[in-house]
Amino acid sequence: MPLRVLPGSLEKVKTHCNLCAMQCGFKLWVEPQNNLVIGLEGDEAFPTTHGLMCIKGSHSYKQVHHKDRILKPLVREKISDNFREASWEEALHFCAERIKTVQAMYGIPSMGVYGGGALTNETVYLLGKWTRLVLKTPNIDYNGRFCMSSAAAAQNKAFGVDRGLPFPVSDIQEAQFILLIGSNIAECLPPLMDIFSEAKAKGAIIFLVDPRKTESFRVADRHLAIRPGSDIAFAMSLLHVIVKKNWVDQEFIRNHTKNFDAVKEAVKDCTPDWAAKLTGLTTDDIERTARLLAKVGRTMVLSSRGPEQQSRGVDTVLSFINLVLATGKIGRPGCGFGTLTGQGNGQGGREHGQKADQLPGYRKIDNPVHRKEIANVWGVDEKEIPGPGLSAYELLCAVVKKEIRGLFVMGSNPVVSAPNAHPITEAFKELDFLAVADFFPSETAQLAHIIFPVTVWAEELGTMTNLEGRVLLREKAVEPSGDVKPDWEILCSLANELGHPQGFQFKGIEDVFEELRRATKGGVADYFGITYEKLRREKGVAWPCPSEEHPGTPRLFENKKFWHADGKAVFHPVHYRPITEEPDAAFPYLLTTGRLLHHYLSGNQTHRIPDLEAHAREPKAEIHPSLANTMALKNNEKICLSNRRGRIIVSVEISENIRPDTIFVPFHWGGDQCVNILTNPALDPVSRMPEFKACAVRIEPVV
Ligand SMILES: Nc1nc2c(c(=O)[nH]1)N[C@H]1C(S)=C(S)[C@@H](COP(=O)(O)OP(=O)(O)OC[C@H]3O[C@@H](n4cnc5c(=O)[nH]c(N)nc54)[C@H](O)[C@@H]3O)O[C@H]1N2
Ligand SMILES: Nc1nc2c(c(=O)[nH]1)N[C@H]1C(S)=C(S)[C@@H](COP(=O)(O)OP(=O)(O)OC[C@H]3O[C@@H](n4cnc5c(=O)[nH]c(N)nc54)[C@H](O)[C@@H]3O)O[C@H]1N2
Ligand code: SF4
Ligand SMILES: [Mo]
Repeated sequence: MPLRVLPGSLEKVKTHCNLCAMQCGFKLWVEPQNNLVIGLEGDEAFPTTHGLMCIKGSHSYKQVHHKDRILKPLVREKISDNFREASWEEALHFCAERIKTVQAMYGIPSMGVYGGGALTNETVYLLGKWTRLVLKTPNIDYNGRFCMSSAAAAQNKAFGVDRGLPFPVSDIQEAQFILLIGSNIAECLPPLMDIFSEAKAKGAIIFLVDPRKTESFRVADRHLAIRPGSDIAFAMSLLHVIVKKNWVDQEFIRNHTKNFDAVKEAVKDCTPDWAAKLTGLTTDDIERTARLLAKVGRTMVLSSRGPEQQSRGVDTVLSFINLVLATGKIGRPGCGFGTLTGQGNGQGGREHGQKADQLPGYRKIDNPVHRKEIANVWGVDEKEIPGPGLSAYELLCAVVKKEIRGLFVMGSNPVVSAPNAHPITEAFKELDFLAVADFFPSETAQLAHIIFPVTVWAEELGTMTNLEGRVLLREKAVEPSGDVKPDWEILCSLANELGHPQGFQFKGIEDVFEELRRATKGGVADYFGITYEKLRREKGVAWPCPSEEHPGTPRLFENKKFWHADGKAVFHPVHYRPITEEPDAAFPYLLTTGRLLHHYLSGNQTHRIPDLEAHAREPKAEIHPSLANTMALKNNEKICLSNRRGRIIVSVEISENIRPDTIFVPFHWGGDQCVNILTNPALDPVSRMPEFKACAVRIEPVV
């Protein structure tokens, strides 16, 4: 942070970062008389992060008054026209008319809605309600389908509840052995590096399981360079060893779980030799990991997108959960399974009804009791609520197939972040109607007929739920710039314009939260006992919180009680299956994708900040020296990576830190640098998660 002279009238507004799920506590430096945010500092009083932050967060305030902000509604008839500025009245009318036309011509379900995990709980809640009651279409899903869906489905199956971390971040410090799988905390959740260091200082042993030896290795003791997509074989062989050596916790299994015998049977042949061939790890590594998991007192298994963004993501996560259940390492501090949520509101974003199969409070849209509960809150007949809709990639495929003819996107940039991006981008150009709500002109917004200019986080209140299930209040620091409006207000105005004002008349965002509280009452993610006043007082409250007197629930499985009706956790047998697209003679290398420290997701928010862009101006393909030698490649040389779905141009970065059979490319760029042109859209059968983490490619010269 550069030193600056602080003017006398500076105010410090306590709030949180707008980017990832750490939701670091910030104090924004504000000049109220000039309505300016001029800097920030960490908030040491915020219990999750104690004033820590990362470089992206420290520059995030530069988004607020950025010259690229969209400050007026922009409309155009056809996408070959230039945008023109419009009044809100005209823009809302234009949008409503186009929606009506699409639905009149092609039917109600031909309108789709695509949300995001950066939106506040209040917006997410209204987006689901608006889609189902005003547009009446079942087709709403969101970018979190590409993020947390496999871990969420697995946790629901095993525990009956899905809260990324079922314990507070601080519990990580109590672990004595941590198996960190496919998670690059150093670049993606940097404050966790301090927490892991604390654990290490107390003697914890940490194993990092990743095809790359990332910066996160700084806190690890051992790197297991796993072959992309083979985590399931690794986990199954660990359980095989634990069963064979009789290291299982019989008492825990008997008293607190169901179905262990089926799992035992499923791993019967999963020997370390078998797994070593599939994973590229040594039998020694496998046996050592199994021993530590079982024999160390407090062990934790933490995963991120590495093992989850696979077409067997749910089974892979289940196979790791089976390990903590079999060894009884769950339900006490310093133990358990957790998944590290990614987006700012990746957790709340999957609880309040913007998922195709879901209603608020983590209710299920095909459960008659749940439907009735929400119909009562909404004051409608249960029959008025549509059934399940299409999942994110399937929704985008329906655009390609011209079954979806109009799309409303709020808080996502799918032409950069969806797998097999090329046909999707082409199909977006053909949509009868595309509306995008964003504050910067993303690649997706540039294909729209209308862009709604929205507030950035510092310009409006709202709640977010962080990676440990702690609901937080993000305070407003300045008045909105230009002619922009908060997302939730746009939805209410559109409801009005579409002739459905009932249920969308709120005095302010707190009023929306009050309805959300009621809607979640009695649900798995119960926010009923949470109020804005309580959030301010308590610095956040972990759900479930069923009454105003309730302190919240930082630890979900205390006393070894799980969320299924009988209080038991459920083992799920899984079966090994290779990745969908194995390398072959034509496409001999494995491509995996992920993130860099200085950029965020599709890059729409970080490419515009010179201090961040200076560190990473283009995507580089991380390639092992042996592969570089075979192909006679040099550092920084441009190459073309191609496969059955397309080709991209990237620069070479030769690195000892990656497996020789694997190439890593970050996905923060669009256009002909968009790695999602290559990624495999094979979906997990349960979560509908695409296989972002493994596909086959070849290297060609740039011609
Ligand atoms: N700087 C930065 N931080 C972010 C984000 C960002 O875009 N930039 N995004 C946020 C969001 S939304 C998310 S979801 C999180 C994601 O956080 P992470 O999941 O930690 O990030 P990724 O880089 O996608 O993947 C993590 C690691 O998985 C490895 N990997 C690849 N394939 C496999 C595999 O098959 N098995 C295993 N075991 N590992 C594999 C990659 O090499 C990578 O190091 O980060 C959040 N934080
Ligand atoms: N190859 C590959 N692809 C991936 C992944 C991967 O690992 N590899 N990871 C996947 C994951 S985990 C994720 S989370 C997705 C994310 O993919 P995207 O959803 O495309 O991610 P963002 O870049 O955050 O897009 C959010 C957009 O909404 C805008 N925005 C931010 N806040 C708000 C708000 O409050 N309101 C409104 N209206 N707009 C807002 C931003 O400016 C931005 O344009 O990408 C997925 N795609
Ligand atoms: S770790 Fe995440 S929440 Fe914290 S400052 Fe960085 S981007 Fe923001
Ligand atoms: Mo994510």
